[in-house]
Amino acid sequence: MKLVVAIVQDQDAQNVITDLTEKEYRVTKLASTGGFLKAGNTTLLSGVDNDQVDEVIGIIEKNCKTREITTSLLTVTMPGDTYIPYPLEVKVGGATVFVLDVEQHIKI
Ligand code: 2BA
Repeated sequence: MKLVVAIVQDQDAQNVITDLTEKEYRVTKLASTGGFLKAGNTTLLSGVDNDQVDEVIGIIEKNCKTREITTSLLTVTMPGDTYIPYPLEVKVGGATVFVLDVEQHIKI
């Protein structure tokens, strides 16, 4: 068994969940925050059989778009401690996916 961990954009999460549940995959949605942009994203957990991993990744791929986000996250320090917002274009997504081996799966 494998655990698919997918970090997706909030806008794409519901479509991924809908398609996964329609195909009878189990999925858990976690609210998460990216370390770089400090903006909300969604982490999905799905425990699946080894031979289902490719289909799950395909569903994620189909629903997750790459977007360009302009942020003023970075600042330039000027003499006299003045901070000036520095616009930065960042490409986010489609999705970041990790596939982990599951040692045990227990349902009680
Ligand atoms: P964030 O950390 O907020 O990153 C958002 C986007 O900013 C990233 O998109 C990437 O394009 C850019 N970025 C991130 N760190 C950067 C850096 N040190 N310098 C320059 N640009 C940087 P994605 O790569 O699509 O990642 C989207 C979200 O997926 C990330 O949000 C983070 O929450 C998660 N993520 C991505 N790679 C990860 C990893 N190796 N481990 C854990 N989480 C990861």
